[in-house]
Amino acid sequence: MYTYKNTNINIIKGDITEIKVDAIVNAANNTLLGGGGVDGAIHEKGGEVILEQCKKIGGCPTGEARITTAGNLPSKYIIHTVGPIYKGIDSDKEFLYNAYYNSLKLAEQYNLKTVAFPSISTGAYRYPIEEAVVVAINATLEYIDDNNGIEEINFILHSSRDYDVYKQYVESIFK
Ligand code: AR6
Repeated sequence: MYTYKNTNINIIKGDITEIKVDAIVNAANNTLLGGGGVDGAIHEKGGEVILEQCKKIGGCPTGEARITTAGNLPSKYIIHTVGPIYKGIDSDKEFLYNAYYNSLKLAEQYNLKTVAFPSISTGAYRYPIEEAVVVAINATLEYIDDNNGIEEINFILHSSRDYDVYKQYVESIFK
């Protein structure tokens, strides 16, 4: 565990659908109507109630975030955000940064204290994990600089390789 200005940051290898926090973040697409990867797992295990709320929301622009309840999942809420499809251009970074920052902002607006993120955009959207981790941690630390209501931020990495990349980068930041 790392601590930055009273916020605890954890790097965890696991399945985000099994994590019990106030809100887990979903790496969704612009339709919010489900898909594969972490999005597919969240909808499948969380049940229809999530999709019903997503339909009413009616979509989400890249870099923004929307909230629903979490259905059958152990967490209370799902924050659905949309990362960029990686193109290797400057705006990739900005959209990914916004996805993390706006997810935290929405959590705080709902007075949520504990949040868990998957590695947004690094699966189907092909953002290289070594680049994505820098943006994810930068957005998180800048969010904490600007606001102080979130107590715990967890990064849940599904593969050992992604976990190792995160661990190594975060160690280097906090050493
Ligand atoms: N828990 C934690 N992380 C997971 C899980 C899980 N259960 N399952 C996969 N991951 P992706 P994206 C990791 O493709 O790149 C969907 O179809 C996975 O190993 O889920 O943002 C959406 O509908 C990877 O590191 O999301 C969109 O169309 C990371 O989650 C599109 O994919 C993100 O991979 C979004 O693509």
